[in-house]
Amino acid sequence: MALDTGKIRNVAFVGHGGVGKTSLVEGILFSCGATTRLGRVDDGTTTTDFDPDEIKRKISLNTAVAFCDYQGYRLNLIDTPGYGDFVADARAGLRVAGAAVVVVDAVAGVQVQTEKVWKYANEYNLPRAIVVNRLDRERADFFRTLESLQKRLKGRLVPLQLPIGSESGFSGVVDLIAMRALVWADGKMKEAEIPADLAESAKSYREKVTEAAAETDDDLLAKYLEEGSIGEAEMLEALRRAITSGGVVPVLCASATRGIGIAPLLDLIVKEFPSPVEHGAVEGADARTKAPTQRAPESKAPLSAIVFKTISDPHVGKLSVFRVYSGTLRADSQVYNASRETRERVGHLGWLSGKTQKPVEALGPGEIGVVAKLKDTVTGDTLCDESQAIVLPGIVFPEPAISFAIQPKTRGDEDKISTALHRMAEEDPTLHHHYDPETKQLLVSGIGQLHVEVVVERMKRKYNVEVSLLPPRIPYKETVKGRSEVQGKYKKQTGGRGQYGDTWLRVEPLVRGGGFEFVDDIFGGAIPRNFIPSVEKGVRDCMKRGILAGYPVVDLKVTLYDGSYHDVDSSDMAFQIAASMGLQKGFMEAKPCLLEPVMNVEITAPAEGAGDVIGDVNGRRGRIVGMEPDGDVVSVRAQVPMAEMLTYESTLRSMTGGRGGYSMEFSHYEEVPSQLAEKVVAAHRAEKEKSH
Ligand SMILES: Nc1nc2c(ncn2[C@@H]2O[C@H](COP(=O)(O)OP(=O)(O)OP(=O)(O)O)[C@@H](O)[C@H]2O)c(=O)[nH]1
Ligand SMILES: [Mg+2]
Repeated sequence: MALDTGKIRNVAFVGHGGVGKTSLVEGILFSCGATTRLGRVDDGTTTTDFDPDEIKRKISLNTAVAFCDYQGYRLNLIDTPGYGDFVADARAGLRVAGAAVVVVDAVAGVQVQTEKVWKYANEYNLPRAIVVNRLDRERADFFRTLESLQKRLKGRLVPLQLPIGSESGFSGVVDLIAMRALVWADGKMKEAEIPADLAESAKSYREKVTEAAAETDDDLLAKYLEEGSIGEAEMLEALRRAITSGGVVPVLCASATRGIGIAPLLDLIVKEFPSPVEHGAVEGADARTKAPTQRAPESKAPLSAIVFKTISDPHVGKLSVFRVYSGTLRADSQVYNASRETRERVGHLGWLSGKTQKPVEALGPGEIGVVAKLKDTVTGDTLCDESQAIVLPGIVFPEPAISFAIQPKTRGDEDKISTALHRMAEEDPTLHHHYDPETKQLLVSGIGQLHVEVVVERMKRKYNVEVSLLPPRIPYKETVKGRSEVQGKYKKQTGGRGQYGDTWLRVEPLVRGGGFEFVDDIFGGAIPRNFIPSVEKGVRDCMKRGILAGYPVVDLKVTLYDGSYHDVDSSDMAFQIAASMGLQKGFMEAKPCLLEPVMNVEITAPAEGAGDVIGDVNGRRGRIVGMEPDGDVVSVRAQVPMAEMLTYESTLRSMTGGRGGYSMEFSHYEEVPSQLAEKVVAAHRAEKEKSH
């Protein structure tokens, strides 16, 4: 028997790194009796941080699922990573969730990744609640955090609780709905009167809740304005509708590790968050006609499900974690993968809690489950009934931002490496790899340095192959600053027929981003028309290979203005070679230079560390573009060459005691200062000599 769809809640826990998402999920599992011991991130004993790399680093690297039952409801808790390199996996969790719990730290407030996950949640139109966590920490401040939330996150944010006590004295919350205090002592929650010193502010915050509820409904608002109040039942009904639709975002208080705030969060999840039934039909495309179509969340409807996570284990094999949207998936059956157009055999099915599976016979709408050994299915694929095939929208993952060349530590391990990378890429859609025939290097690309380092460790632990990382290749480009006019001539006499091509080329720079322009300025048939494309091809091929240091040439104008030919010996090949020789010479005579990618970087750091951060950015040839203090933290915007940002992650971490964060994206190309350019050129020469 599948579960009652109306009593399922799929909730994703999202937020900046280290704010307590995993601890909160752990607290919920324990308080619902799904676990018998309260695990701790610092001891490596939580349900959802089960991967050895997560345990070692004490951070979440993957989206993980756990379930528990609370008052007859099934809660699927989706714990997502918050650190920059891994936060993209939160998208996978949000994709299948019916609502999000956005966790923020009561000391740091809104941070870089908070804003990112907020945007992700917007993309999926998810109702959400905010939990201000770690209120027991030194310098924690609920009201300052609330202010930072209201300033930086778009939405109608309404506190439903106020904290009782502060920092280590944080002991409970005022429930602004019931207007009662909830106090925790020795791990148990007790109801109590609102403490006298909070009575006034409780009243005024309660008023704000009523206002927010009234504002969601014109009739209710009119009544509220006229009579100055609305009935409790009406108010609650309006509030629930507003929360379910995302119009109001409730803000709650918690200390995950002390268990404070967990019971009211559970109540909110089952009472105010929508069930998959309320979420309504899912939209997709008919697999044959591509026309938009829908599937209702009913167990008798045709099956549709989406795989949002793939776990690959060398021993167990591949596990696909999916959410059912419509119909029922049964063990020992066959499904159709509409995204790959293949059939898959389904063996055992299970509910998933961390790494543990609990076998089930069937999974209905809204349920989250796991199946082993699907052969072709990858993350984002739709599984469905073949007779009524549908493709649901997939999951968009960001492109990698950084590449490293990797080398086996033991000769002959190349095959093992590529198998390992292939398996790991199945689990991790942000990990790319490819072989670069030009440099004869295997390149591994990821979101950031930490990401790639974790990949290397995993390769060793899971696939028993050791590699070393070579300095990441920066995608430099080459161009010129000056002009030149040169002859490119190729003449060869071999036995019978010879080779002859002769070109005169003018080489000039274009504006940055100008690409390439080829001008044919031949008059009077100095070169026959049919060889002009050969000249252009010779120039283009040479630009692709690079001249100065093996990087592609850009922003260049090449004019072919003269030349000569031979009736018998001239050929397509001869003109290609002549043009290539000409360009190499002309390029070197036109003040060649290297261009490097410059990144837009946004850094947040504790205010007292701002000076260090700025000094460090300057030391990295960076330019500060803006700086905004925001309470205790400051956000710094800067432009910094990519080459200087490769080791930034660890520096920032040690500079800010782990409290800083940053994100970056490509901005534009700029000339590399000549001293540094010389080093790049020398490195290229050395590499070339080695490979010859
Ligand atoms: N004092 C205090 N510490 C907490 C609380 N919640 C979590 N922590 C600690 O904060 C650290 C990070 O907690 P996690 O639960 O791993 O945070 P997370 O949001 O899951 O982190 P990532 O998954 O890596 O983004 C751990 O050392 C926790 O013990 C809290 O309420 N109070
Ligand atoms: Mg975590």
